[in-house]
Amino acid sequence: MTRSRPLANRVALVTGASRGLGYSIALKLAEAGAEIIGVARTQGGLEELDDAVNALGGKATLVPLDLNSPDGIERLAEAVTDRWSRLDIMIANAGQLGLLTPAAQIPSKTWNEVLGVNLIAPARMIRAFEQLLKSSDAGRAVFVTSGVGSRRARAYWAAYGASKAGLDNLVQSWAIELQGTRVRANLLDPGAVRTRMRANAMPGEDPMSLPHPDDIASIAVELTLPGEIRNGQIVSARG
Ligand code: NJP
Repeated sequence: MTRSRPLANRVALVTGASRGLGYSIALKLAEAGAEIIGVARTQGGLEELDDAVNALGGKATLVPLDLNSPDGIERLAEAVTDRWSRLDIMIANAGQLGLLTPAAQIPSKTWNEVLGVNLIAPARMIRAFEQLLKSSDAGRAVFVTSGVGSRRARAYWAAYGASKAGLDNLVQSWAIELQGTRVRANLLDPGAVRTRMRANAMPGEDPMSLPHPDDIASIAVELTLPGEIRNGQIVSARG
């Protein structure tokens, strides 16, 4: 049986592609035919992704990068411009939980790391990649947020929650600016997913009671399809 490849010849950048949800999204995009640019710090996880994409007959470019490094995102955008002159799909998925601790005790280092990866990096990605997304005939951007953002504050989660609330506003503002272009930008709230971040946040929980990242990744892929018309929405995996 021939596999359906609705994303054939599309170039997709995925941050946080070394494990968890980002890994699954990258793999599902590759399965749908997209060429993957996988970004994360852990070389081993990226190499596993590369092997899995190759096994599908797909192609991946690995980018070992700390998203908090001063000009890494901007240099990556230059490299994408040189090689492809466009970007069809941008998945800003990388995230940091930081410390779950009272707001009054959050160290500055945690604020910098969490806001840096969860909010400032997506903002820099918007700045660096907007033109490349506009150069696609159907540029699609998906940002992974959380229910603990603009919709449900939770004690001890202030750094993470504030970063995601900021992300929601950032992306929804940008989506309004994108009206009248061919680019669509949406947020995905994945709900609880069986990943390292969730295990760190909820150590007492049985991971097997949670959905596997592959189950959630399909929802992200839907948001990248050329026929997608949603824009500026927070799409919840819980329905
Ligand atoms: O987390 P995890 P998830 N530079 O820890 C990367 C959201 N979410 O898959 O650099 C570059 O397994 C890291 O790569 P590495 C969550 O907020 C989740 O659960 O190699 N990359 C790894 O690939 C996040 O936005 C749940 O360490 C950096 C990835 O990020 C998204 O889902 C619930 C980096 C994190 O993988 C994926 O998280 C919810 C840096 N400085 C929202 N720092 C849930 N799991 O239940 C981290 O509501 N990464």
